[in-house]
Amino acid sequence: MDVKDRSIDPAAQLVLLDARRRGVATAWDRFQALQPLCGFGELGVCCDCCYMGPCRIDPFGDGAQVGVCGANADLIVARNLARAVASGAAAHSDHGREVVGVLREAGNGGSASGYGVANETKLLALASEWGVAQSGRSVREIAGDLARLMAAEFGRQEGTLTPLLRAPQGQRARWTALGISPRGIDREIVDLLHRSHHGVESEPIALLRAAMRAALADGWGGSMIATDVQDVLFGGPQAIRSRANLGVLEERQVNLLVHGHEPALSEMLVHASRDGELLALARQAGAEGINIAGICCTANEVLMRQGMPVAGNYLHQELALLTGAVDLMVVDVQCVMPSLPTIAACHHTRVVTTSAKAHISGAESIEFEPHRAREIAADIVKRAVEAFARRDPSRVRIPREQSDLVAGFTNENLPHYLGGRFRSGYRPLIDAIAAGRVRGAVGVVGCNTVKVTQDRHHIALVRRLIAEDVLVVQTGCSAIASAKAGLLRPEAALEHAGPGLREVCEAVGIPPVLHLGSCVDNSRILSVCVAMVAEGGIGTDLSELPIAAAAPEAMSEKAITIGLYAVASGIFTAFLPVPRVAGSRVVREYLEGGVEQETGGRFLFTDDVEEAVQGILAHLDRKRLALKLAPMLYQNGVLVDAGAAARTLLEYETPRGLESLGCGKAQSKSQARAPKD
Ligand code: XCC
Ligand code: SF4
Repeated sequence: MDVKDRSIDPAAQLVLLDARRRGVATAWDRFQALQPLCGFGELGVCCDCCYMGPCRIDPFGDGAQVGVCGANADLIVARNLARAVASGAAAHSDHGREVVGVLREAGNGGSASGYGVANETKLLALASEWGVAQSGRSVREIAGDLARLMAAEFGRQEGTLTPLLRAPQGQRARWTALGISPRGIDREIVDLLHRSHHGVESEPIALLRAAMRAALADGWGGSMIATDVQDVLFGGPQAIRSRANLGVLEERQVNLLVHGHEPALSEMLVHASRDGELLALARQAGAEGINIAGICCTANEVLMRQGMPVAGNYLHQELALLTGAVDLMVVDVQCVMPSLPTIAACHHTRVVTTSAKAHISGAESIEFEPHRAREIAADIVKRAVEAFARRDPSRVRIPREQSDLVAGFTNENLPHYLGGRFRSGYRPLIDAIAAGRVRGAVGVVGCNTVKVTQDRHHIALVRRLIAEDVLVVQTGCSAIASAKAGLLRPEAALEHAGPGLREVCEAVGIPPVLHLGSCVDNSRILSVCVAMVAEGGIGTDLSELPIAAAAPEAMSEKAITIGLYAVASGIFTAFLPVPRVAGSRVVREYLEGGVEQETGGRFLFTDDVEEAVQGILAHLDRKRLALKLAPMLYQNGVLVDAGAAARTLLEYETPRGLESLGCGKAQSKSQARAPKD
C-alpha cells in the first residue's frame, strides 16, 4: 500500500516511508495483515452476547437467519450498536466523573490541593444553575458543593439530568414524548447494558431508543459536565494561536508528549515545564528547554487553554514516536494504542501510563492522584529529561511540516468574536445566515481510522463545505486534521471559503473553521446551537436550524455515541465510514429515516465523502427553505442579489484582526526555552 494511500499528510508519509525502511509495523501494516476483515463482523450480524454462540447471520444469503436463541439480524445489529453506545457514553462520562473528582479536591482540599478555581465567573454561573448557595461562602466551599451535586448526577435514580434543562423546550418535549429523557448518567448506561444482555430487550427499535437515552446522558450529561468543570478548574478558553503537526517537535529540547483525554495531569505538566528548577535540570542534560506537545484530545485541551502545540491526531501517535525525537509520552485514557511501548522501543522513548484504569504491558506506570498532581508532574518531567540524555541525535528525523492555527472558540466567547464589543451576541451570525451570506453551520468532528486515508475525508468535507459558504465548527481529531492542513488560520477564508462566508470571516477576523475543543466539547457545539435558538430568527428547535454534523473518519465507540446524541438532539449527522449497521434493513431505515419523525434528526451512513457533502448541503437548503430564509447571495461564486449584499454587509463593523479581539499569543519557541538566568 503506497504511503499516499495511508495518509494525505506529508509529515505522516515521510515517517511511514522511514518506518518501512526500518521494518517497523504501524497500525496500517497491522490492518493490512488482518485482511480480509470478517464480513459478518463488518455487517454487525455476529452476536457473542451469550456462550451458546457466537452466532452469525447471513442476511443477504441463504445461510442461518437466526441465532440459537432466535435473534435475527435486526436484533443482533441493534444490540451490538447499543453496546457500543453504552461503552462510548461510559468513556466520556467517566472522564466527566474524574474531573468532578478533581473539582471536589480543589474545593475540599483547600490550598493543599494543587488545583484551584481558575474561572470564578463560570463557577458562580454553574452554582446558580445547580442551586448551590453562594452568599457568604468561599469559592472553595462553592466548588466543593457543586462537585458533590455533579457527582450525584451520575447515580441519579429519579427525575432528569440538571443540564438537560438547557435544551430548547421543543427538544425536551420530543424526548419526554419518546420516553428518552435521561435520568442518572450511570443509570442509563446500566439500563442499556441490561437491555442488551441475552434475552432481555428483543425489539430492535426499542433498543435503539434506549441507546439514544444513554447517548443523551453523555451529550447533555457526562460530556457537558466534563467541559464545564474543566473550564472552571483550568479556565475558559480564549482564541489562541499555536502550531500543529510533527514539525512542532524540537530537536534541541526535551519533547514530552501528552496523549489521551483528561486534562488534569497535562495542565500540571505544562506548569511543570515552565518551572525554573526543572528547566535548569533540562539544561544540565544539554536541552534548551522543555517542549510539551499533544496528541488526540489532550492536545486539544492544552492547546486551547495554554496554546501548547499539537503533534498530531489519532493516527499520528505511533508516527510521533518513530521520529526518535520524543523523550517521553504520557498517556491516560481512551484512544491510546497498546502498541505504543513496542514502537517506543525502537528509540530511547519512555511511555508512562497514569490512569488507574489504563495500563499497558511494557510501559512505566505512575498512578495519577489529584492531591499529588504537582509532585507527579515533576516526576514525569524528570523522567523525560533523563530520557533526553539518552537520545541519539543521529537517529532523529523530525518532519518539517507544521501549520499555524487559531483555536479556543467556545459558546461563551463566540458572541464576542462574532459581534465585537458593540454587537456581542449571535445576532451577526444569524443575520448572515438569514441574509443568505452563510448557508448554515456544520460541526465536523471525530477520529481517524485506517479504513480511510488519514485526514482525507476531514479535509475534503471541510473544504467543500466552506467553499459552499458553510461555517464549520470542529472538535477532536478532525479539528487537528484541519489544523495540520492550515484551515484553522484566518487566511484560510481567503484561500478556501465561498465569497459569502469569506466576507463574514474577514469582517470579524475569524477563520472559516472554528476549533471548539476536544471530543467532550461537542457539548459546546450543542450549547452554540442552543444559543442560536435562544437568539431567535432561525428556528425554535435544534431540528429547525440550518445546521448539521459529520464524523468523516469515525473510529471509536464514542463517535457513534456522539453521533446518536446529535441525532437525538435533532441534528442531521453524516457518519463515515458506514458503522456496523449494514446487516439490518430495519436498523438502517430507522436511524437514517424513521427517527427523524421522533427527534427531528437522522443519520446519513455512507463511505463516500461527496455523498456526505451533498446530503449535508441538501439538508441545510431544506431547512433554509422551511424557515423561508433569503436565497443564497452567491451561487457558484457569483453574486445573485447585489442590493441585498450591500444592504446586509453594512451591519458589520469595520474589519478587525484577531489581535484586536485579544487573541492570545502562541506559546512561542522562545517562551518554551529555559530562561537565561
Ligand atoms: Fe479518539 Fe478524542 Fe476519536 Fe480522536 S476524535 S480518535 S475518540 S481522540 Ni474524539
Ligand atoms: Fe447466539 Fe442468541 Fe447467544 Fe447471540 S444471544 S450468541 S444470537 S444464542
